[in-house]
Amino acid sequence: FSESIALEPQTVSSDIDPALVDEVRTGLQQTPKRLSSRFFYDAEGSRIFAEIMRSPDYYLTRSEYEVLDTHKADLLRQFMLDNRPFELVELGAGDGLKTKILIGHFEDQQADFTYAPIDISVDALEGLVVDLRKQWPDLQLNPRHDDYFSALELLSSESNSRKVVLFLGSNIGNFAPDEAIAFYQQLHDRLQPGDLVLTGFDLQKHPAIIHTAYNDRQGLTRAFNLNLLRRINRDLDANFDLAAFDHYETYNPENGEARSYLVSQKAQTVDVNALGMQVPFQYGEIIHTEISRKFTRNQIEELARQTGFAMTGWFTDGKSYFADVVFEK
Ligand code: AVI
Repeated sequence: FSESIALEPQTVSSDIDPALVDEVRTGLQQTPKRLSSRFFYDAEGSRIFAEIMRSPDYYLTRSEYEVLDTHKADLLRQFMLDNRPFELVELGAGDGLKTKILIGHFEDQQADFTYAPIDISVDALEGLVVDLRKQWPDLQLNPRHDDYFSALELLSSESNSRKVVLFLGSNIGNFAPDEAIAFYQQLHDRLQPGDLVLTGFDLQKHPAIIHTAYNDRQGLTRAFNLNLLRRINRDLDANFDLAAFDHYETYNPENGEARSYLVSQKAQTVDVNALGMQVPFQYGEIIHTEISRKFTRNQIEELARQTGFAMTGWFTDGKSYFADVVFEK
């Protein structure tokens, strides 16, 4: 496949996300081309993702909801061991729908805890805060608009309460294997002994079920993937023709990776004007946009072991589609 040509570099307006600029500049010059799913979540992307989570083919959200609802009392017992107050720190809180199951139960039990939701989407965070304040006016809330990695800095603050980091929704599946290890290592460095991490892992299952979740009949995943090109058109003054790209998804049951691609439906050149870039595409050329990994119990235990944690809780739904897993430092 042909190389992209960088024309004279231009100064990029300062209200554009510099991380998106870097991603487009480097990702569209690689072979194969790639763009990270991190950039899916502008206002429209977050809206489509909310629809995906409610869609019949995307089983993940329903399964995790069932896990948390069934096991909320056991989870509270683990979080409250030795009766210390605890601090729930949620990375990527989104609309907080699943976390509300836990918060509702913790409030009913008059548990001594605070809740710090962290998200890169201001819209999602604001909606969540308004909602939580209405439902539980006494809940101690410390919301933060940030990405996961900067948010991890929050954890180093001194406090005598137990930290419970929530990383739900199979967000861990969107990391490459080495990124997942680095992520838990960073968490481990910042936590104190006895602190906990609760992660939602999507489990390996019949490949057809996974394949359908990312090729849903309503075309939501397709719209979600293509929206990345719309975002680049808007933010970087590009001219991707959305009708000339298609969504393609694979699931490989040998390594548990679902992968999303955008496929060029013809030979074409796209201008990214804000970067002075012209990006040539051949017919059938792909942009890799997302990995959604599915795990086995052995892999999860190994991940804990490799990063210095002990796996102290394993909770699944009735079909064993999804697991919420407690790691203790
Ligand atoms: C956010 N993340 C866990 C979702 C997933 O399943 O990987 C994003 C998504 N991509 C396509 N559909 C949903």
